Amino acid sequence: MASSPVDAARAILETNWTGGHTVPATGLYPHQWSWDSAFIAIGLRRLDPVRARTELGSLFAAQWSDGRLPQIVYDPSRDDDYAPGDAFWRSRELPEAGPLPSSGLIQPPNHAWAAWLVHEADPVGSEASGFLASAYSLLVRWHDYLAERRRSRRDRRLVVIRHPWEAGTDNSPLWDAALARIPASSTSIPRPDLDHAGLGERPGAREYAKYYWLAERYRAGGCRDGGDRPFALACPQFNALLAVSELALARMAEELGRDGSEHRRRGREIAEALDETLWHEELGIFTARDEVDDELVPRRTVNGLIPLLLPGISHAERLTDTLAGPAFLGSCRFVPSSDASAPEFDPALYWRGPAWFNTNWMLLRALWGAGCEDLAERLVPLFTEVAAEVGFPEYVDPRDGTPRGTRSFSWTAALAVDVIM
Ligand code: 2M8
Repeated sequence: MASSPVDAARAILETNWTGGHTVPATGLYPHQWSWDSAFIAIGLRRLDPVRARTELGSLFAAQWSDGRLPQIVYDPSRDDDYAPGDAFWRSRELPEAGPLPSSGLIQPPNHAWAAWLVHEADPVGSEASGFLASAYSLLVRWHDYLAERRRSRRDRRLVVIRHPWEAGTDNSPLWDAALARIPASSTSIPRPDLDHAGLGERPGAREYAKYYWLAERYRAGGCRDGGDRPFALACPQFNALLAVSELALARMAEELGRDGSEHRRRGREIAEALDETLWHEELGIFTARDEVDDELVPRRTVNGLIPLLLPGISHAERLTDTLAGPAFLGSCRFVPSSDASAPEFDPALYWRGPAWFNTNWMLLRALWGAGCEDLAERLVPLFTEVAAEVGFPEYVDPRDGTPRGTRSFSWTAALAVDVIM
């Protein structure tokens, strides 16, 4: 008898589990990634709350003394299998680095949101194990790092990313113009990733040369955050997740008998800043603002839809129309990562068109929360049917669900479990 989608997803999460954390996929991604672990924990909480807490706890154990949660926590036994690896970052030589080998960059702050959901799934176990209290104080330090060290110079309520990898949407068209100003690294760049995914489904050599130049430059400055910032953009998805996570911190604080009002105030402030600084009236969507030229990036991408997660966000109706319109669901079965009506749209190429499970999951929750049942119902089959049918891929062609990228991808499996259960 064929196994159910939940059993199939569970089997993937078992295979990708190392004993302390879940790799995004064996082969392509052999280490622990920051925002992946948060999405994975959200799914794991349905199957095994203890393991969901362990997943987050193993990431938290890599926190730097400045509060940052690193983009990647390396498994040193797999250092040749992914680039850039531990040997590139040499994080242990940096005074502020955490106790585990890690990247100096960061990823979107979905962790407090995940920690709250994991707590809610098993409040008794969470309190008894001390998870809630320790996660709360550590996550406050993570948010303080963002607020203090990554503050936007244009709008102090927002934070900036310093590398496309920090967005989580590495080769999104949002970063094209900023990357055009960045020189190429002259280092020879290993590409073990190309052994595991098609050439037309991963960023090209030109992008990688710029990704490396930026990473080398950040590393040369000891991964400190002062000084010049050749690449600095306020991303609407990154900031919306920070606001969602502030609201989660408020609930964690209150559950611990503390005052959550400061977190709520910060969450509201970020939402206001999204409206005042990142809304593109003509395109009807939030977008990134480039701090180097102080311009809004004129591109419609899924990043600009994620603020729909925030209750009471301004322009919600217009944003929902944009989601339903020709750039997104008006021409695709699932929400593409980038405007399907734009010339740069590529349905197979990574963050330039394919539908991703994490962004579709966030929008599904946002639409449910806003009472937009009709649009939400259109996304459900991605999780309840398509994911299992096509082997839980990293992403799919947004028009017909053809699988792309690597297969047996952990957050795809975890978020399918979340929707089905
Ligand atoms: C992808 O990014 C990594 C670099 O962080 C890569 O391409 O090698 C992105 O999809 C990112 O969002 C994700 O966290 C990571 C691991 O799944 O892969």
